[in-house]
Amino acid sequence: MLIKKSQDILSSEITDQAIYRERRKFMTSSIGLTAAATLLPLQASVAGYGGQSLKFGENTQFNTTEEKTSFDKISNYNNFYEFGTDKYSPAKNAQALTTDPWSVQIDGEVEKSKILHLEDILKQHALEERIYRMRCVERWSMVIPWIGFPLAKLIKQAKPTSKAKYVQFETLQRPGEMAGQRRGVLPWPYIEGLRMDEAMNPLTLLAVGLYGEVLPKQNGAPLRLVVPWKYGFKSIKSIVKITFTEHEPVSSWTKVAPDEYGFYSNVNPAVDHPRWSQRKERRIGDFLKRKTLPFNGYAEQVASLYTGMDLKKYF
Ligand SMILES: Nc1nc2c(c(=O)[nH]1)N[C@H]1C(S)=C(S)[C@@H](COP(=O)(O)O)O[C@H]1N2
Ligand SMILES: [Mo]
Repeated sequence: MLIKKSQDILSSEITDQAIYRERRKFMTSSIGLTAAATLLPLQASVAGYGGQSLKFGENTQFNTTEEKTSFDKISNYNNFYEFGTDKYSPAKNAQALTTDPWSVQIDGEVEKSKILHLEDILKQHALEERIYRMRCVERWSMVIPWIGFPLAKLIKQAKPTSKAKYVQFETLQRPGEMAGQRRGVLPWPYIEGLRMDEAMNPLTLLAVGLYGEVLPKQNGAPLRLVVPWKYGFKSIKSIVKITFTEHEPVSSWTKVAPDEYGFYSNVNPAVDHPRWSQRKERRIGDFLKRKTLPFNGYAEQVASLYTGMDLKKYF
């Protein structure tokens, strides 16, 4: 994510280590070098990362069969501004976050406001694995095996009133543990939102893990949103509050740059970001770019949510 006016936020496109490593790999293989010494070490994707493992079921209905991004890359190349604005700081700084105990406040247009403890949420919802493509507005993408449950299940339990048209999400605000919140790079707490039908779509997940284990803190522990057809910034991390609203929520990114980050934020290769094209993306781990697909490849499941809407206007 880039902000126009801020000088301390650098483009990941220029000096990205992961790309550098892959380029080295590409170059050495394409010119036929076999000497191991010329290759930079590439960490392998292995199971069992030392995290707490989770019990989960299969639901292959929505899984992509594309190659998964390694755990190493998923957990070391992050956007989480509460822990720094570059891609490598969250893996380090997020370790300061206390994720237990954790609770989520449910309020706004609901029959009854309440506070849910994470243990209770986990007891009530069976977990499943969902292997999703994820794409950042900065034109990189990953394939991530999330563990979670459909947001729709929690919404049904929350019993929203007939006035509830949108769902607003809020991240924890705890500057003592979140080093990035001591700087005003974004309006804190981080806010995001979905329209009710987007929130109820079976693709929309609340994730508590990845690769079979509890979420690494840098990936939004202990509970984060996953909306695979939208740009990554919609998938808000470390959620502490879910508010049902009558009016469209204003996200933190929209507050900072309304012309760059609209409410819908659907992955749309036909709508350029004001400062760069969205036609292509780089899958982390690949050297060559690939074409970006409308709705990030999930058009079949979600295009109907936007029938009749001009997606250039409602970007
Ligand atoms: N609270 C919070 N959530 C956030 C962000 C953030 O800075 N703060 N960054 C977003 C952006 S821009 C992206 S691309 C994804 C990255 O998720 P990942 O690091 O798990 O891949 O998280 C999103 N959720
Ligand atoms: Mo992003």
